[in-house]
Amino acid sequence: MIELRSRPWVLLSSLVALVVFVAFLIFPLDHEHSPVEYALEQPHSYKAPRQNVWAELTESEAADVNAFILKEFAHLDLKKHPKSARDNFIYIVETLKPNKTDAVSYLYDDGPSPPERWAKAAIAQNLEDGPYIIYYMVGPLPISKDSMILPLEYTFNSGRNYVPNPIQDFAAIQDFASAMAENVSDITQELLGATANRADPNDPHGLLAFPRGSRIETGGFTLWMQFYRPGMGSGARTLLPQGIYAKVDATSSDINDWSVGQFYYNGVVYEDAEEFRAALDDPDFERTPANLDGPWTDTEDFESHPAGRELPPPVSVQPYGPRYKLDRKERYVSWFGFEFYITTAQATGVSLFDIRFKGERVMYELGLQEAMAHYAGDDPMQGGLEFLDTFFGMGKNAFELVPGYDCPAYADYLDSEWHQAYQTHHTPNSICIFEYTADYLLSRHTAQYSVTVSRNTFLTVRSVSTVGNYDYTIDYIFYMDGTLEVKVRASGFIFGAFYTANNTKSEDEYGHRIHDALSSSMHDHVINFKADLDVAGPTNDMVRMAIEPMTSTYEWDQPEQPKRNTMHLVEYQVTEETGIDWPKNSGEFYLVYSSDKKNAWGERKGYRITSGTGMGSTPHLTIFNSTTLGDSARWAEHDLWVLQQKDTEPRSADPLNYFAPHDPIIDFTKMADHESLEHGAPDTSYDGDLVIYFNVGAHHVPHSGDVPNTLMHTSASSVMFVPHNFNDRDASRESVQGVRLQLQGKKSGGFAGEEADPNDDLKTRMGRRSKTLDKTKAKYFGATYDKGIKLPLEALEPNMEGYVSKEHGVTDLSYNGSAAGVWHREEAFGG
Ligand SMILES: *[C@@H]1O[C@H](CO)[C@@H](O)[C@H](O)[C@H]1NC(C)=O
Ligand SMILES: *[C@@H]1O[C@H](CO)[C@@H](O)[C@H](O)[C@H]1NC(C)=O
Ligand SMILES: *[C@@H]1O[C@H](CO)[C@@H](O)[C@H](O)[C@H]1NC(C)=O
Ligand SMILES: *[C@@H]1O[C@H](CO)[C@@H](O)[C@H](O)[C@H]1NC(C)=O
Ligand SMILES: *[C@@H]1O[C@H](CO)[C@@H](O)[C@H](O)[C@H]1NC(C)=O
Ligand SMILES: [Cu+2]
Repeated sequence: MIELRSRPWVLLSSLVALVVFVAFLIFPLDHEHSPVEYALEQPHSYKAPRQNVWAELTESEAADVNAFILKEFAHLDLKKHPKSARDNFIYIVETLKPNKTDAVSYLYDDGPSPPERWAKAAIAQNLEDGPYIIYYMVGPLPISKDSMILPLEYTFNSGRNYVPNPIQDFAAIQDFASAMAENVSDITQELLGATANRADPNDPHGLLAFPRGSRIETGGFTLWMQFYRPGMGSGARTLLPQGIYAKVDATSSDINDWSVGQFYYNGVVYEDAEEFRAALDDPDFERTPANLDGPWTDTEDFESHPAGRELPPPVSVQPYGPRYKLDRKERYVSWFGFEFYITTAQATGVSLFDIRFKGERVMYELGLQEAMAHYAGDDPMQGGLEFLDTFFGMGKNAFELVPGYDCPAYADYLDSEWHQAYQTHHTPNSICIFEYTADYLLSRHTAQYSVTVSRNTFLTVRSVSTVGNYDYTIDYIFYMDGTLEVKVRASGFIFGAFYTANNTKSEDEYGHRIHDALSSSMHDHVINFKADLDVAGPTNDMVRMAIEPMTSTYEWDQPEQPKRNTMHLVEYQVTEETGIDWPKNSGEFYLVYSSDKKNAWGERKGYRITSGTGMGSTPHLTIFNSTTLGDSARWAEHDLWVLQQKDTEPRSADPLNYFAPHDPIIDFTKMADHESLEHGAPDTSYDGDLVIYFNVGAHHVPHSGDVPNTLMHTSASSVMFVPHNFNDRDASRESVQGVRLQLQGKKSGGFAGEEADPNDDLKTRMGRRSKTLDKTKAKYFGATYDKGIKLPLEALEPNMEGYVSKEHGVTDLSYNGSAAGVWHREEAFGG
């Protein structure tokens, strides 16, 4: 693995960094101007103003918490090396984020001490009726004689701190699937030309069977298993469904009592393997073409050489170092007025806290809550398929970023850590931070005698979570005017459906045919984020400002125009907790206003929330009352939600909702329950601190261009938070870099920074200026590049020779590594 932190080409003396294209660099350097030399980067001495009170547990904190639980809970006989779900063990430990109520005095009122630090632990514990996963809070930290372990209940509106673990032995389920597959080897050989190889599941010519991982019925468990070809090379397994499905009655908690029931093939249900086998001998049996692996699933084409491929493309460079300041220890970033803390969690990945702009509060918290994908289809797999990806871990599965590709070569990287089953897992370089200059300006204007242009340089905090088949690139983007953007792009393999080429079935209602026997399988991605806005302080109001047509009468219009058809602004206060959808024709602005702070013009300071850049408006879930999801993801049903901030409602979802969708540990409908948002009157208890939950994602109807991978330029969607009267004028003016140029030498006028004498007429002003000014001189604001630069190769293309990525243990959306299968994985990793 190469070390990404040292950037030898960084020169500290200047604060300038602009994007230049490689194309400019091929000119030979002028020898009179010696090229800028590069100094070694000095260690950052920048210090965050406060501790990062949301930071993930350190390895030693986690070890102390584990040791304390083992000691205090000796009666549970917690196993350090669990062998099955029948063993009790500590599944995870992580930071329990402090209550906002306890953090604000430290953050905003110069309170002397940070809030108490606590850990959250999930313990796999067997009760009388089977295995459960139970949440506890452990603290205060560091562990002392005052520390204790309490049931963690206050963050779960179910009133429970536990979820039954219905997957009691995942290894056994896999074994069962292999046995089922072997038992029908004659059928699979006949129809698919392949058989399962129980001895070597990775046999490229073999078959695998996987259970649909989402359908957990109350009190029981029915699995539909589908055959797949392994697709080893590029990991294209989800493009290789085989169209034979087996139903397993898994209601019994003893797997020895499970039985294989129906089979499904080409639109026909067979009561059992025997009936299926017998049907095969029928001369009228209808076969459907097989879905075979081949070069079509390859992600690369190493062979083609169209003109142009022999030249590398332009890249972005940063010869003088970043303009942001980073405190690596506290994970604190400061950049052109923006300041914020970064933290991570195994379920949800990166979150930002205490976001301020030019010293004023904007958000207390911004972070992912859940990433859902909901499929539809006429076959037993896609017909009930749904994923809640925090269960598999958006943070756990945020792997190393590829330097120069996932992020520019000059980016800074942060590592992340998570703690599971007594082990600390390090994921190096899983978060990157970088500035980037867009290919379009932030602003420009050609005036009568001059033109002025301002570059659009923004700051990005990026991570990529690869959860099984999909890769989510998650960006938090900061712009110089105070705008924030949350943008998610998807790539990786789609989860396709087997296509039977049978026009009597309804499969064409659920996707397009994209290969011999593959359907693109429509699905909705709905990805939920929390934004705890504190616009210029915690007391805020949410309003919908509508742009409405109307007919009005104006005195000045009389008598010619008695009535005029026009439009105006109408404000609607959002008075209770509710879900809202993006308006038709963008006909409303959703604004969060400070209740008490105004700008110089007497307007309430505000931020606008809007669907941002990407493929159209961000969507919500199409399906009403999803049969599969139950109450586990009700936040997906509208675009945006406004709620009261409560310490007891820190999250919209919990990863263990996946285990109990019909009785989830956090039910969002109980959070968004129409409580009043009125505040300020003496008889109201609500203090005006509101929280927004919003969704990004896509109605994904993949097409032939999603093979082999979904493309990120169009799979993108975003929500933006845009200052709306937050400042007295555009705040980017003081930060941007650009130039003002005079048009034509003779006539001047309009140069920035020159006071015009109001008594002068234009002619006099022109005359004076032409005497005193070098009319040809460009006026720059901010620094510029003024020397040629000699860049080391690594600034253009990081050296990947010898790059060995850390072993990822990428999930294949099995339960391996999840709460249900952790012992299986730990065993394999020697844990
Ligand atoms: C956070 O607030 C809740 C509700 O007031 C309380 O029960 C809980 O103990 C607090 N958590 C911590 C870590 O102090
Ligand atoms: C496979 O076949 C054997 C022999 O008939 C049977 O005992 C076993 O239960 C079958 N296993 C599965 C998973 O179908
Ligand atoms: C198509 O599917 C139907 C069931 O919907 C089945 O009865 C029929 O045999 C299939 N036909 C062909 C040509 O595969
Ligand atoms: C969804 O379920 C709720 C509660 O049962 C019901 O009131 C509502 O009508 C349902 N919506 C649809 C579209 O089925
Ligand atoms: C689960 O993990 C174990 C250990 O790494 C491995 O042997 C097994 O094949 C995995 N199962 C699946 C379905 O990925
Ligand atoms: Cu998709």
